[in-house]
Order: sequence, then structure tokens, then C-alpha cells
Amino acid sequence: MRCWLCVEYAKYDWEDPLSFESLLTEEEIAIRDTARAFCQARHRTSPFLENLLPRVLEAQRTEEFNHDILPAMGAIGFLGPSIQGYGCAGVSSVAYGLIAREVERVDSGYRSTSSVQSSLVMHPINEYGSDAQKEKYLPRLAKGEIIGCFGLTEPNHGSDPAGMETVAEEVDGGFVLNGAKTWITNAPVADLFVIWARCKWDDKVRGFLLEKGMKGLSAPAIKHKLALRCSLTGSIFIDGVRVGHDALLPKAKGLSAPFGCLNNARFGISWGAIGALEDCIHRTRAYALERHQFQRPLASFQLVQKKLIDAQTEAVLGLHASLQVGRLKDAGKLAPEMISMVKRNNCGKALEHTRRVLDILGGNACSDEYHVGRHVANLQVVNTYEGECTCDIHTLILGKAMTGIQAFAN
Ligand code: TGC
Ligand code: FAD
Repeated sequence: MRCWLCVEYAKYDWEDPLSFESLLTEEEIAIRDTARAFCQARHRTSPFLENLLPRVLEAQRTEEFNHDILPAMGAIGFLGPSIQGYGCAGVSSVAYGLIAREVERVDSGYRSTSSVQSSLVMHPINEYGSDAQKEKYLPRLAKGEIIGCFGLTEPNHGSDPAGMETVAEEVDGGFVLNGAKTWITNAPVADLFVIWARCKWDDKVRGFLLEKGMKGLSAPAIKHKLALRCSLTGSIFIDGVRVGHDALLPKAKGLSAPFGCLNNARFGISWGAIGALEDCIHRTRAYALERHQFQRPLASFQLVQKKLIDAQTEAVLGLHASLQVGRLKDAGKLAPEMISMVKRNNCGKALEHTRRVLDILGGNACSDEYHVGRHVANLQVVNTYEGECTCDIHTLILGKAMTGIQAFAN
């Protein structure tokens, strides 16, 4: 028997305090490493293409969309990565989360662009589409040859999509759609539009696949955003757009269909938000070690250490929680409320703690070259979209699950 005094301790690794690495498979580690290399620097498969980090400041300043990013992500299997077949990688949900974490470590806008393509466009086609729709769109979406967007939010209905005013009417040979969507990621550059509309014949919400260039369809950009400037956002105007029967997603009936897509996207965001927080922690720690005031490094002050440790504790706990949800998802034991919990927690904590560590930069917090302020601005939106809205909507979803009382409306 071993004496308790002789217990051998592992060495504490501040960068991985609870040994997250030991909980990943070899394949997941390899995917994570590829994602990190891709996001942080030049990628080996395309030596002439500088990927995300080297271009983020320029994209932030100009609001210009880099058209080569999705094809570059497609080339390494990062689009629709957990879908089986159609040229997709077919990896675990955890691997999908690890990719989102690396992309958002650079910028939430890049994660938005790619997660809309994967979770909100490829997922509904794969889940609710016909074989013909899957064959037609998934391989090209997986390669990043075409870009998709997901239109649920409307000018008068954001938190309550059940009130949507966009309608579809059955006519000879297909359907006619009328309505408007707003704040739609990728819309101005989208080739394919997943549009959710209330069907006049039975009052149910269904999904339709619209293509760029259709008469009556337009998607102007919303310019001068304060955040997510590396991704494009737009409105969608649907003015008597006529489509064939083959544009209807045949297996999507009712709001559970778009909410099913949101489950996937919210899951990815729960990982991504932690990636952004981790980047801020690493940057402000390095700054605090280097910068001196009162003849001492900032990192030697207790108040500064507390900010860093509070932030890191939440990042680590949030990451492990998302991993557990990912494992349950892969094991077929997922409840949507689990995703609400990690989306709500991780986005809220990331916003709160990036704001706090931003203080460590002092006046330099004001400079985009220190990156942290950009993450803070982005996280306000990441906290808002996908039903978060300063955590209100997911609080109500979890409140309903806990009390049995629905508090969204009367
Ligand atoms: P409710 O009556 O609760 O539900 C209607 C039907 O949907 C089912 N359902 C779900 N199914 C799967 N997963 C979920 N998470 C589900 N939540 C609900 C439910 O069982 C029911 O099915 P059925 O068969 O009985 O009809 O509906 P409600 O209208 O009362 O919903 C309330 C609430 C607040 C939860 C919902 O409206 C909500 O989630 N609101 C938030 C809206 C939102 O998240 N919008 C996001 C837009 S997309 C976006 O922001 C993309 S940003 C991407 C990026 O750039 O990264
Ligand atoms: P509102 O619904 O008007 O909410 C305003 C405030 O009221 C919030 O704080 C909210 O929490 C609170 N509130 C509302 N109802 C309740 C309630 N019952 N109880 C308590 N508080 C409540 N949408 C898409 O469909 N596709 C996209 O690709 C997409 N991308 C986006 C990209 C960006 C950059 C942004 C900013 C938004 C995007 N959205 C997208 C829209 C996003 O999902 C909505 O903004 C979000 O759902 C909130 O809706 P809203 O803006 O209409 O706010």
C-alpha cells in the first residue's frame, strides 16, 4: 500500500490544467493541429495562400470578404465535416467543435462564415433534403465552390421566429415565396439560400432552397458593422420568387426543422467562443509579463493575476463542458437543452472575461493590433445570435426544462 504522504503529483500545465488533451482521440488531435496550422499561418496545401490570422486585421479594417477562404477550408475537409459522404470528412462532433475553436481563436466572423455553411446550409440539406438535392448541392458546398446562407430571422421576428411573415403559396408547377429576412450571414455572396417560410396551405413552417439570380430575389449587404466585420451580413428580399417543387426540403415540416439546424450551429459556437477567449488570455498574459509599471511586470500584480485566472478557469470549464456535450451528441444521447446550457454559458463567460482581460492592455486596448478589443466586439454578437440575446433565450429554454413553465410569451 502506498503512503498518502508519498503520493506523486502530475506537473501542473497552466495551458491545459485539467488535461483536456488526454480526452481526445489521436484523430481529433491531428484535426485540431491541422486546424490550428491552417488558421494561424500559411497552410501546407496552399503555399501561396495566407490563411486566417495573417489577414484578419486587413479584413477587419476593410470589411472585405475573402472569397478564397471557404475553398481553402473545403480543400482540407473543414466544411460540413461531420457529414458522411458527398465529399465530406465524416468526423466526430467533437472534431467539428475543435475546428470551430481554432477558427474563432482568430475571429468569430470567420467561424460564422464557415459554421453557417456547415451547420445551417449543409446540415439541413443532408437532414431534410431529397437525394437529388443532396447530390446537387452537398459536394459543391463541401468544396466551398458555392456559398450558402440560412434565412430565419426577419425584420419583425428575431427571438420569436414562430411569428414569421415570409410565406409560401403553392401554385401550378411549384411555389411562390414572399417576405424579407434580415441580419443573414453570407447572404450578399450566397449562391444558395435556405429560406424558412410559413406555408399558406397548412400554416406550417418549411424550408426552401433558392438560388442566386432568381427573379425577385436580392440580398444587399449590411455595411459598417461594429463587429463580425470579417464576415458578410445582409438582408434578403423575396418578392414573388417562383420555384419548382424540387426547391422544397421534403423532410422539414414545422419549426423543429430550423431549430434542429440551430442545435448544430449553437454547439459549434459553444466551442468557438472559448477559442476567442483563449486567444485573449494568451495575448494578455504575454503582455502582462512584458509590460512594466512601478518597476514590476504587470503580471506581478495580484489584481492582474486574478483577471487572468478568472478568465482561464471559465475557459477551461467551458471547454470541458462542450467536450462532454460533444461526446453525448456522438453517442446519440443529446438533449437540445444541453446545447442551450453550453452555448449560454460559454458565450456569456467569453464576453464577460474578454472584457475584463482587455483592461490589462491599458491604452493599447484601443489598438486593433492587440486583437483583444476585436474579440470583445465580436463576442457581443456571438452572445446575441442563435437565440442567446444576452443569454435571455437560452435562460428561458433551460428555465422551461427545469420548472415546466414556458416563460417566452403568454
Ligand atoms: P416551441 O413551441 O418551443 O417549439 C416549436 C417546435 O420546435 C421544437 N423545438 C426543437 N426541436 C429541435 N431542437 C430544438 N432546440 C428545439 N426547440 C424547439 C419543439 O419541440 C416544437 O416541435 P413540435 O413538433 O411540437 O412543433 O417554439 P417556440 O416558438 O415557443 O420557441 C421558443 C424559442 C424561444 C425557444 C425559439 O423561438 C428560439 O430558439 N428562438 C431563438 C431564435 C434563434 O435562435 N434564431 C437564430 C437565427 S439563425 C442565426 O442567428 C445564425 S447566426 C450564425 C452565425 O453567423 O454564426
Ligand atoms: P429581438 O428578438 O428583438 O430581441 C431584443 C432583446 O429582447 C434581446 O435582448 C432579447 O433577449 C430580448 N427578448 C426577446 N424576447 C424575449 C423574451 N421572451 N423574454 C426576455 N427577453 C426577450 N439570423 C439568421 O436567421 N441567420 C443568420 O445567418 C444570422 N446571422 C446573424 C449575423 C449577425 C452579425 C447578427 C447581428 C445577427 C444574425 N442573425 C441571423 C440574427 C440573430 O439570430 C438575431 O439578431 C437574434 O435571434 C435576435 O433577434 P433580434 O435581433 O430580432 O432581437
